[in-house]
Amino acid sequence: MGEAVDEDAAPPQTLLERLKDFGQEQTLCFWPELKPEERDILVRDLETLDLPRVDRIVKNTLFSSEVPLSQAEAIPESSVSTYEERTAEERERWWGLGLKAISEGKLAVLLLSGGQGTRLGSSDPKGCFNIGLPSGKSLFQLQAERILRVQKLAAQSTSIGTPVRIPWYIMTSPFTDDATRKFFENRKYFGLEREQVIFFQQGTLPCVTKEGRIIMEAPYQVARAPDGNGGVYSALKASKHLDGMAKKGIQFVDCCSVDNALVRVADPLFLGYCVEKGVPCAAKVVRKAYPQERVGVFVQRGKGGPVAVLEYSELDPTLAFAINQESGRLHFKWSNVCMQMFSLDFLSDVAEELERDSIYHMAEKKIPSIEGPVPGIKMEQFIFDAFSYAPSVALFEVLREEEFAPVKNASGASVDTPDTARLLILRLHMRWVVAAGGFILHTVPLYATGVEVSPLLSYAGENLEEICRGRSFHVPCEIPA
Ligand code: UD2
Repeated sequence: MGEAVDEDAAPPQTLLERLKDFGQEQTLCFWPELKPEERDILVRDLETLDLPRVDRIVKNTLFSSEVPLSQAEAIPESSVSTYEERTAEERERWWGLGLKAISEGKLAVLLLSGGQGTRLGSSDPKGCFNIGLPSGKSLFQLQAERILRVQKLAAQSTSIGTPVRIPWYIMTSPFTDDATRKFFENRKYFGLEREQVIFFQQGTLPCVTKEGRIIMEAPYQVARAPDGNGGVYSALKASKHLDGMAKKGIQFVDCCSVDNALVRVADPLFLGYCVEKGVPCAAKVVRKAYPQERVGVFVQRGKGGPVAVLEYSELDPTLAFAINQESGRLHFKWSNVCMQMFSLDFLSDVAEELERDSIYHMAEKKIPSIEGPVPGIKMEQFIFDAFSYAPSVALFEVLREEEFAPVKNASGASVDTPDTARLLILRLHMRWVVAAGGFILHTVPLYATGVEVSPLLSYAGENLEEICRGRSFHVPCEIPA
């Protein structure tokens, strides 16, 4: 409990001394002008700060001498399960293994949805965003319906058709929590059961100046930001959800971002591959499209060293543009697309190690402050920081046109907009319809339109023959469930 604030008193002595110990006494600089209730709010806000932890993170982030990944090596070809080498037999086997594991209740899905969609220009949580499909479905609804479809496929794969419920853990942040919960509540969880959707919040960290001093957003409020999607590890631990997953018999956690319109949530193929390989963590990768693409790239820390990801914001241009002389391709060509699978055991172990090392990434941003936006630093952990702690990381290539449609920038930007994502979905589903024997009638140019197939009907193009064969579809259109 905060100490009571007396009208004329100086700030509470213990708090003042603690702040001085960590060089953060500037957070009390407005104390004399504050009203009693504002002083109360400020004392409570400052007392929620774990100053020793913030200080350790600041020192490790801003003043760490370690030059991360200075010896970055390319991932050897042999370390990636490539799309072209995958046989039909392997796909079928992994698909079946995945559905079996899902029907046995071994899979949970984890959605990273705490980001502030600033680049998209929307104040709503990104998952609420409607990318303009004929159905008008939001990114959240597309993911929810893919989970429903996988549940149905898994139930059908068992002899007695037992219903399957995949728990969906959704990490929010203080910036997205309330609006996200309301969005799901108002849409009755898109047909999922209320109990299978579990919301939890990630942590936040104060924003600091380049010298590591906490920035004040208001005279009685610290400027804070979510602690990065890598905050999920400590958040899962703190919320006891890792224990909850263990009690449910969960063995694998499929973790993905909210802003990939083609994301294959709860992918039986990927899960079956992980089950067979018995790896603690795996990541889907796509071939990088061009050097400046805003994606992390997979590297090895030194020859034969652990797998790691260099984020695009930290990738030295010489590495981004490096070309492999033999193949003529990008030297660092395997992109991180924020689709990863973890064993529950690994998740439980890695949280401690990440907290102990407290390696954070610096994002230099304009921080809202009492003097208006000021240059400052957000300190974040990244979801893929965990890879360096894994004994091995399996890399599983998927095709960009089938599974990667980022929604990052507002319409009008050149890449990764709602329009580019919408077209990727319409074109992929139009290929599914044609492959299932359907005909496409179009008045607008075909490259600018297509068909939307409901995820409730088909997850990866299956189950469309009966509906499509011999039928004409006037695009753009939706084929509902
Ligand atoms: C992410 C990847 C990048 C590449 C790219 C592809 C990370 C760190 N980087 O870059 O390597 O795969 O996507 O599109 O994953 N989020 C939270 N809490 C936070 C911050 C983000 O939950 O504090 C979520 C966010 O809601 C989204 C995902 O993490 O679902 C990626 O977020 P981002 O926009 O920060 O990542 P981006 O596009 O910079």
